[in-house]
Amino acid sequence: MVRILFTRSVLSVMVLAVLYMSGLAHAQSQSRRSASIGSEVRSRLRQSAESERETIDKAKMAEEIKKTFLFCWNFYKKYAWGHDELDPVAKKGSNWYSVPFYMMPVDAMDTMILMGMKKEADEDRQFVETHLNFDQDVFVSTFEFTIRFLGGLLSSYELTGDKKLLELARDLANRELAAFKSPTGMPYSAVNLKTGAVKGAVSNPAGVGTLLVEFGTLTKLTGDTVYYNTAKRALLKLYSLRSGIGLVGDKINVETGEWVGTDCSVSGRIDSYYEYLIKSAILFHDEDCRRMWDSSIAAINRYLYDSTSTGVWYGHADMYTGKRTATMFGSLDAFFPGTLCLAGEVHRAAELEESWYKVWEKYGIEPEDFDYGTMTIRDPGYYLRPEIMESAYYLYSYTGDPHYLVMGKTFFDDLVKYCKMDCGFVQLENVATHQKGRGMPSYFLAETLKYLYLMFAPPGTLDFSKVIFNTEAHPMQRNWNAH
Ligand code: DMJ
Repeated sequence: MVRILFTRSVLSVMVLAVLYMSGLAHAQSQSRRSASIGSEVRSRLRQSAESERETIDKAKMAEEIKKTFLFCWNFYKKYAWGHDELDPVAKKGSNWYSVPFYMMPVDAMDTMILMGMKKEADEDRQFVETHLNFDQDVFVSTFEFTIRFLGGLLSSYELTGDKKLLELARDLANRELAAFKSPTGMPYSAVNLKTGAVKGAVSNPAGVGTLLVEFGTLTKLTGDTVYYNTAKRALLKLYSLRSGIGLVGDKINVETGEWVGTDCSVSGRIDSYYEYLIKSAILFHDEDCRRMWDSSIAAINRYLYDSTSTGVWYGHADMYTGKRTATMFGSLDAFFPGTLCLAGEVHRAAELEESWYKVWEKYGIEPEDFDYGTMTIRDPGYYLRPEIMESAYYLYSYTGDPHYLVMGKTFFDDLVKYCKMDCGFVQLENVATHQKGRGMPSYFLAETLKYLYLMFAPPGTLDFSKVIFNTEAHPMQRNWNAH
């Protein structure tokens, strides 16, 4: 393809080589980052990427991304106001359950705040505060309500100081606590917000282990330790059930603790369990989480890591034997470079991002699942996912390398080219043919456009070193004082 620039590939290889030779692999934490990236290396990085830097006008990009957010938000308001999400094809709103929970207004709120859209953010906040009511006789997903609603309300509270948002967050968390009443303490995958009844005994590590960032933040903000302790107990239990070689499976029965699926990967169903171990270690200075992360990443690097002629990857393996079960990587797995950055493995993060970026460039957009062994598509859909942009933002924050700005511009331009409709952005059925599908998930405004914006945003928009993002891109302030 013409768009795969020779210079870009050559520069990428040079940058990776510089990173590798400089031993960035062993940088241990973000606070030690500056010391790890010596000035000589920084200057080499700058020189090697000189020509790329000149091509990017950050202020212009930030403005364009902001305009795109507003374009989507205004059509959500026009056609779907009061509903969870917008279907830009049908020009109608849709709800996940029998009653609306205003998912888009909650999930997208902090993006508006960060983009400086005061009028829209204030109007949105007032709407949510007057209409959102969790006292509903409905079974909801424990995982989704934690990452989108609890995370969204908490981060918007921290950004505005508006106590009503904190009250809503606490009310939701109190209702979600009923989900943890299994014999093991691991949460059921669905909970009735009014009655506290539960459903879904078969869950997965992401469902069980993606809670502590939000529940812990709520403890910090309210002083009530029940939230932290409940989420942490579930995490400890899950970790204790890892196999002898330190891996987890992809399905678990929360009543018995038995593994129902034994396939390990960094993909959907497991992804944010690993992500929250390192994030909780940093956000709460939690040494248990640090230890759990350290032993988990050792097993992941031993059994899932794969270096092939096509690049660096993380594939699938059986949790008991460590035997490779699939050479699959996908758009959800693409969060992993960002997580590796947090853990200090910046050079490996850069290599992995580069492997997946090549796949993006091949199709002009990324497929949901890809076989890196045969270099063929396994699932051709593109669901407007943010993970590859999230990792590019982390890598840019850690290295300052303008190569990631070029990546960010590529992502944004391709989204506009292939996913934009007359009143919103839509998912793709097939990245090879670019056939459009339907639907614009709330995470497109909460995550995809936020991470893209933050890469180009004016200084002072958000200090990366002062926050930890939850898995839905809601920033939690790093001002924890251990209890
Ligand atoms: C988001 O809801 C979250 O990032 C979650 O952890 C995984 N999937 C979607 C976006 O792809």
